[in-house]
Amino acid sequence: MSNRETDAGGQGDGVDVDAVVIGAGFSGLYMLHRLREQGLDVRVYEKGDEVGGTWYWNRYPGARCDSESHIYCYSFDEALHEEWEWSERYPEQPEILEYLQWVADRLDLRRSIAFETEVTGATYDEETASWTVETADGERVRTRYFITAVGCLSKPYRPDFEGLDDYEGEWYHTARWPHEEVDFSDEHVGVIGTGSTGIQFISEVGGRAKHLTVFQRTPNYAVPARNRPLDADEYEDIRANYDDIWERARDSRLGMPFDHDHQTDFGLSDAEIRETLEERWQQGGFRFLHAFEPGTVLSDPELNEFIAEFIREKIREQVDDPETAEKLVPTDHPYAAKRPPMDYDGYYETFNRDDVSLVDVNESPIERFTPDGIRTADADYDLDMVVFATGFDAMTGALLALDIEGRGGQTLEEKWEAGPHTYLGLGTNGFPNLFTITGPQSPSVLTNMPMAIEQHVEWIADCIEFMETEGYDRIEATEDAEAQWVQNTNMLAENMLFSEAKSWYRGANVPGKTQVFTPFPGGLDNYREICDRIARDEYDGFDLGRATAATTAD
Ligand code: FAD
Ligand code: NA7
Repeated sequence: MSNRETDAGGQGDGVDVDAVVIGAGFSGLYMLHRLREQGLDVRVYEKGDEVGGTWYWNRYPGARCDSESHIYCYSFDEALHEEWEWSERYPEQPEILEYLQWVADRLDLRRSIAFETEVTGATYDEETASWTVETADGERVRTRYFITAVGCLSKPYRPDFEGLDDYEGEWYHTARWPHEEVDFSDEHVGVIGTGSTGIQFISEVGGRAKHLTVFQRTPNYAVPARNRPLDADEYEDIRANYDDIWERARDSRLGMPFDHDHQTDFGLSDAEIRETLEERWQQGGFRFLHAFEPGTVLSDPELNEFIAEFIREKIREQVDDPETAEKLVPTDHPYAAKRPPMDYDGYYETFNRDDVSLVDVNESPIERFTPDGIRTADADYDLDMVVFATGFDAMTGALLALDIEGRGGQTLEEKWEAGPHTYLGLGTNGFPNLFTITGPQSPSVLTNMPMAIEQHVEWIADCIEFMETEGYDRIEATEDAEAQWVQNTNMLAENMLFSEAKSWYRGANVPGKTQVFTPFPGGLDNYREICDRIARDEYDGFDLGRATAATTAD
């Protein structure tokens, strides 16, 4: 039972817990910790049988984080980054999972988490300003605050190819990879997809499988990651400078503490731009994107095309066969208008191997699966195993799967029929006391996500603290504030190059999904300032009040 209900004689209005949080990844773990520190009784539901979220599910060969390890972690507790030491510049999936397991133990979080429990419904009750959350095994729990931490990239997307049921080989989705080792050594493997995940998988499995056939629909701009072990001296240096690193990361557009060389290309010669890009190419990773201010790269078509052409030349240099090289060269979208992938292990050079081949499914679309493999418009490919690296129903997929019913019986699915409508990505009109961590129209996937997650968790925790102190038990985004926020986000996106790519940022990867640019593209730094101002103005744009039952009782 709720502390409040037990200790304060029924202020909890008969709720079972003060807060329900769904998901035990980076977001859910920190949310749990913060609210427990504030004295709330919190229950977390997690579908998986362990903490970790993304890093629990995505255990495919080559799975790694593109954010640098020293900033892909929590900053809120100095002891955590004093005690933990990353082994490489970019952490591999098992190491991130181990980190999150360690944090869960270190902060004693597990006792509040119900594992292997999927939330399948949630209904708001206006009279008591409470939510009833339902799980797949029939449990119902009443809570005052309902917080989703279900992840932007957690509902896998698999295209519905005809004939898959009759396919006699094995098939896997990278985001639901088995816990047991998969042996490729004697197998003819096919992989569909060349996004960040496909690129990691192909680099790792090319050469390990008897033959790897890559089915590519859109080529991508992969930039070398330049991964390496972190040595003790370098780590000492990072530790000594952590305060500065976090401050710069929090105060940046992308949640990364990197300086950019130039704001724009104005006044620079082509040779000077190329020299900057070459230096950044050697540094690798997201530092390449910071050669120029990232917002400028994504809004100046000429500069973007210059950078895109620079990368295209690099791709051609790495691939021996000119015809294959041309297939790997992206021309249909601007650089970084889709999530820019990293090349960890000679991705492009993998295609120089005799046991790796490339099929352009734009030229020759996949028609169906057969019992033996994949049939495209002009060939049959015999495959022992097919790997779907086809991404996610991103941004809204896991949220809508919760089957949330708000005020007046309106479902979130109905409300978002024409695309998500939120205020700050944190609240939605018609859904009081529902907080969405990394929700649509917040910076989320356009950042180094732990930074955006911490900002959301802290804002929500402060907001709840404010409600508790001031005696409010109901908060809801107003219709006007929400409409303005959606308009603002759309306007910012329209002034950038994002609309020129068919990306999951816009829902374009899932057939039939409403296409609208979903993350807030104005930068984490600006977003944080806006959120802070709104909190200072006592939650401007939100209606705060008492539950109907409480008001009547008054
Ligand atoms: P998640 O980690 O997705 O956790 C959500 C949890 O909610 C999951 O455990 C899920 O099981 C649970 N859940 C969902 N629905 C339900 C339900 N109905 N009932 C119960 N439980 C539910 N971000 C970066 O910043 N940098 C990177 O380089 C980077 N690389 C990535 C690589 C991959 C392969 C993927 C998939 C994502 C990557 N991300 C990266 C994004 C990554 O998702 C975030 O960084 C972060 O891990 C998100 O944490 P989260 O807790 O918000 O969500
Ligand atoms: P992505 O980036 O959505 O990549 C999915 C890939 O699968 C991409 O190349 C798609 O081609 C391809 N795809 C999807 N459907 C099909 C069909 N029907 N036929 C052929 N090819 C298809 O997902 P990732 O997992 O790589 O990355 C998502 C995030 O996870 C990433 O940002 C990291 O943070 C980790 P398309 O480009 O749509 O033509």
